[in-house]
Amino acid sequence: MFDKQSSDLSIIDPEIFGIIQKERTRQEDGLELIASENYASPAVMQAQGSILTNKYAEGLPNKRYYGGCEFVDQGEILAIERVTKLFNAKFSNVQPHSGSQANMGAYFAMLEVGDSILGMSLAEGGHLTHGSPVNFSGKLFKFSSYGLNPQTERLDYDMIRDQAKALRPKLIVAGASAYAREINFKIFRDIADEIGALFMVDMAHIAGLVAAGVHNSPIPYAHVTTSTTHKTLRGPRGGIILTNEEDLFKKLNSNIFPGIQGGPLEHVIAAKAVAFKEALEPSFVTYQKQVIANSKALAVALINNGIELVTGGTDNHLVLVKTDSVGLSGKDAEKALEHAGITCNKNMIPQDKRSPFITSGVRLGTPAITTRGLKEEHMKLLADWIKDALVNHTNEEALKKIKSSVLELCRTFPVYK
Ligand code: DSN
Repeated sequence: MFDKQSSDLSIIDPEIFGIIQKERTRQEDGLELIASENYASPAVMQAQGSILTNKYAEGLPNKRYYGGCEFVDQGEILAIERVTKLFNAKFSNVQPHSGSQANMGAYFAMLEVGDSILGMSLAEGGHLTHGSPVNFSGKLFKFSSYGLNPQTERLDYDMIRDQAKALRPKLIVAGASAYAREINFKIFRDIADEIGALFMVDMAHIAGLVAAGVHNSPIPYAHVTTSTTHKTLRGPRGGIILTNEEDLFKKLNSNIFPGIQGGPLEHVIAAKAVAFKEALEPSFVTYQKQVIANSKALAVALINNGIELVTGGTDNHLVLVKTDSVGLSGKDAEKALEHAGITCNKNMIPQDKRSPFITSGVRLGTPAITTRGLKEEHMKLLADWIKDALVNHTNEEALKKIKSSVLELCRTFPVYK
């Protein structure tokens, strides 16, 4: 049926083929500093692009609503075994299509629609699905949010405790998309216990760091932990849920399917299994240590170049740059850096006076550039290019010059050889 000729994407669909080629070149030829992105391994992508995409498998391994699930069952069981070993958790559901679906399934398992939740404000570094009014979370649940201490720009556990005691939410959510400091999950759990609330952690950003033991783990403290699999964890795009609580696990399963999803993406689940195997290797710990070493080196080099950072540094894979310290909005900074071959995203900073479309900062992360092999010595170069690009943001010639230096470095460190 599908012979060689009719299997060749470049012949079947040259438009899509061309788009993929252009995106491949973009990924190879630029420095990827979006803190939530990474480069999945060819093995992960091979599994994700496999014939497993053809199979319907509603239900759980050995309890499906379809025949012919013998082999996808084996794949999903491997994914579960590996991820529970990786994070030292008792139970996992590996079916969420995304972090958003993982969070939705988790909320539905623990709460009724309309219940109260306390989560981190998106504007201060939280996640969209932690109660933003434009997201399902903010529409279906009564969210209140905690922010950062305006002086320290860090989580202030005393303030969070006071808020929790005043609001008495049924669930407290921790986890951030733009917070450069280690989060203390034990204190969060203590606060939850003090008010009789459940505690959930969305560790999407730091999952790889947690897996490698270079960030404290939420698993012993959270009733439920959710994550994406494609950020520091370096797997395929998708979500997971982990818990040590058997009763909750049953509810989590049924709230993913049939609650909010139909057929699981078994090709993605197989790719998750491959990523978990990779993450169990000692080389993954070396990688995550380098991610943090690079992030710290980048922070120091940026500060030495006169660029201010939120909290003045970092403990993890990202730095949050105050672009207004060099007289630029986040939007203009993102654009200048893009013209210089450096991809990042504009980001609100604490107490930001500008809108989320403009912002006063950019978020820079090291997971992807570390995957391609960059080390501390390259962070100084990078900080110099960033400074140059921001200072010369309207000078196309200067930006082009930086771009050619970026390209030279990228060609020395190809991602997919
Ligand atoms: N949208 C994601 C990020 O970029 O951080 C959050 O999950």
